[in-house]
Amino acid sequence: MYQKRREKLAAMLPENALLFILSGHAVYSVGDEQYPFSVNRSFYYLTGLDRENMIYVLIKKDGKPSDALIIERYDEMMAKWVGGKILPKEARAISGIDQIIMDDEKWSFIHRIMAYQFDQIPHLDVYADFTKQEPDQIIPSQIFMKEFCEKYPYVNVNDAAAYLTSLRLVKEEEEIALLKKAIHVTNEAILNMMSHAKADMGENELEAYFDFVLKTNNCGHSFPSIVGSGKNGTVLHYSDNNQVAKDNTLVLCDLGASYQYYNADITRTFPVNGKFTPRQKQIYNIVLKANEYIMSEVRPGKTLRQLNNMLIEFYKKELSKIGLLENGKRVSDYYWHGVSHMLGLETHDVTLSDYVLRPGNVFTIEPGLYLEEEEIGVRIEDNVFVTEDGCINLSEEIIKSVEDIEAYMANNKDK
Ligand SMILES: [Mn+2]
Repeated sequence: MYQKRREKLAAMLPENALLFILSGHAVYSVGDEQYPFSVNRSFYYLTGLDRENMIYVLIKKDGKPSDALIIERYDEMMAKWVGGKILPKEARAISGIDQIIMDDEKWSFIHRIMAYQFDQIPHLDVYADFTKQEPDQIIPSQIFMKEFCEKYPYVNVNDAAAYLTSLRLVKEEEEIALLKKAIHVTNEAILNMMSHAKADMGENELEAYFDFVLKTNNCGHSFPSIVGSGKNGTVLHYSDNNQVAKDNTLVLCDLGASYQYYNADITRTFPVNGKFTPRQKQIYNIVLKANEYIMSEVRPGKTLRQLNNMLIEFYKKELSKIGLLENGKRVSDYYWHGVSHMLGLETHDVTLSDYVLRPGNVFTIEPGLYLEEEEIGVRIEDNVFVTEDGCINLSEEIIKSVEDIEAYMANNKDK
């Protein structure tokens, strides 16, 4: 699987090229404590490895690709302290890359490539993944390439991100299976929340029922969970989850299990006491209809922007029917985010601007409505997989109709 991906990537590069993808390293939080290491997902996508300080090297000479993996030298004393260093044969077995180079020999290895394989090429194209969120962010690729360019200042430095993105956008069968597993655990965890929900319990308590199922299934979180009751459900990225879910309020839960780095991203909204009020039901059913409508409109050739525009048109009609657009109120007073984002190895997965959907894409459909004054926040989010003529709802098993939710909560109280 990883080998196939690397071959596809190699085919995208020019006849002569050199590419480096770094796994990254953990950064310090306070003192000698580090944030948990989170591997560069493109590195993981290409190698199946999730260890720090590794470099995947792809060499394409006269159209012929070969590759290597640079890893840290196994240090027995270090292994005793922190464990986790990987032996060359383990790295080889997981990634399928034969040539393993020790970190302390990397520059002599690279020099052999530059001096003997690419010595006739005046402006070699060299690629690295320069993805970052803000201009001042210093990423490992940048530090590495700076050092590289000091030694070989005549090369052309290129960003490999667009190539990696276009590969990662189209999911393989194995990836769909992992996403389904993550979604399945998310379902179990949401049901655990629903069955334990009762009026006046803490949002944090509800969250703990979700976390318990993730932990027992060896899953992590796709992102910090949002468990917002009443007015908190109208705050898009509320994650304090420290208020009491009062009787007769809705709880908006936007959360997901992550399995082998594949992320579910699901939102379900349910009444904490198990019964929707008539007004909550009215608003909820508009969002549910929106969710189903957008899902029915997915097909190759469309863009996520088009889907969002369709949702806004839909809301214009539905909200004016119930009088919410009077006195100069607009749809954007009740709904102001996008309806979709790509999903995969990252929760907000990589994409290309104005990307046109094609079979194999996986993304979220997450319409919401937020009535702050009425303390009603509703969002219903599913994860879909684009097929030749529509889409498959990967999260179909997670209940979302008013009737199903009320029946489940009534029949499973404190189970
Ligand atoms: Mn989402």
